Amino acid sequence: MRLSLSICNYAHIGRAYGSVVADMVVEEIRGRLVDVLPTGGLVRAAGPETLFVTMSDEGCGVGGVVAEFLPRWVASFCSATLVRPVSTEAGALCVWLSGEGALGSDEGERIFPFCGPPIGSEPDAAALYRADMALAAEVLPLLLAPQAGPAPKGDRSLVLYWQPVVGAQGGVLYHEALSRPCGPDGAVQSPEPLLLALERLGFACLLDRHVVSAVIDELEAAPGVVLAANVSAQSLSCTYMWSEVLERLERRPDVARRLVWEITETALVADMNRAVAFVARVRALGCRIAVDDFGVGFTSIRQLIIFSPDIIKIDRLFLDRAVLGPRDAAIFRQLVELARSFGAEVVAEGIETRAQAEIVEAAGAVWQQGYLHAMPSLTRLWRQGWTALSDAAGAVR
Ligand code: G
Ligand code: MN
Repeated sequence: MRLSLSICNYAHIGRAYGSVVADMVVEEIRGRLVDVLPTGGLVRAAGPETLFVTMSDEGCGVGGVVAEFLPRWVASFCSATLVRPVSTEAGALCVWLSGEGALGSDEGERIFPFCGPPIGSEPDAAALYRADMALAAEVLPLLLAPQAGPAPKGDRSLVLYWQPVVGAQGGVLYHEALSRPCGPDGAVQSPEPLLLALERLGFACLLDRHVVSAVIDELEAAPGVVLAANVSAQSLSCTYMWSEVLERLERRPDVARRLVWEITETALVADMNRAVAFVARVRALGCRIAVDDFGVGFTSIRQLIIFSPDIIKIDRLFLDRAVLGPRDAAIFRQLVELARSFGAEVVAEGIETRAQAEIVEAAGAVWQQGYLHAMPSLTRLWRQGWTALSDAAGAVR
């Protein structure tokens, strides 16, 4: 059996921390591999960022069983490596490993491929990478142990908040899951710096997969409830990361039909063709697609044509402005009209005041989300009767 494992962010680490640190990382990963391989496994460097594993056929019992499980084993090793940062003199670093396995002469497909961007070429790119990595190294290990609520004081944690999307005449379209990091002081923080850092590092799909899995757990526990998870557009091209989630949804069409994927576009879609194919697969399973924060970031009208979402959420920027004067109110109305012309359910985000709710209703947007109706909170409001039918048109509260 031959297997090569490459450190996909080796060049990033080299640029941000220097080659001595990058090579320390390679040594640490080599050590971890030696620890888990059966005796007789050989690990040597095949290039600066690639480790090469060879094992005798007897050592790993080559045959049907290994051939089937090798990719899964490699993927779980890569995934575990990412959430167990490597300690270096420059701090803790998260390492993205990806594998290429070959049993006998068969060429295998790439396992756990990296789908993040290269490190930027701006003068401050190295410093930004180090800051992003420091944050990721604190948060990614939390994905190992799902938490129901904030951790005891002194520990960081990651919790899920929930906020409903409600109808003007009552009714709930769905409840949206919102990840919230909690600092060591127990204070709940804004998720934005973390999400942006993970996108720049190319690690967003790891958090997204974690949240989608947690939302599926909730859906399984609460029949009839419709829930949404936010997924970065960047994560849509990481097809590999989603295989287990998709298998789960395939086995439970009743759950798939109650899951909404909110696509957030703070990052450019890395590979549009793959993203479109992924959205089509998810939709074929019965899930609904929402385009989040429409009108800001990288969301474009072209994106609406390509994804043809079931739901369009208009960024709160436009409603914030709509109360300022007739020109901004007209822009908001036209955006709602545009979104409706795609045949989608339209959600207005960021309703904080009665005056805003009235503007939304006058514009004909059916669904609203915002502090006026419900603050994001740990409370699962569906347990208190705020539920929706899986068919949005028939939603009742
Ligand atoms: O990108 P997305 O639209 O999913 O982000 C939702 C974010 O907006 C959440 O972090 C949530 O806390 C916040 N939010 C929800 N409702 C309101 C609101 O009425 N006003 C403001 N300012 N923020 C809101
Ligand atoms: Mn959202």
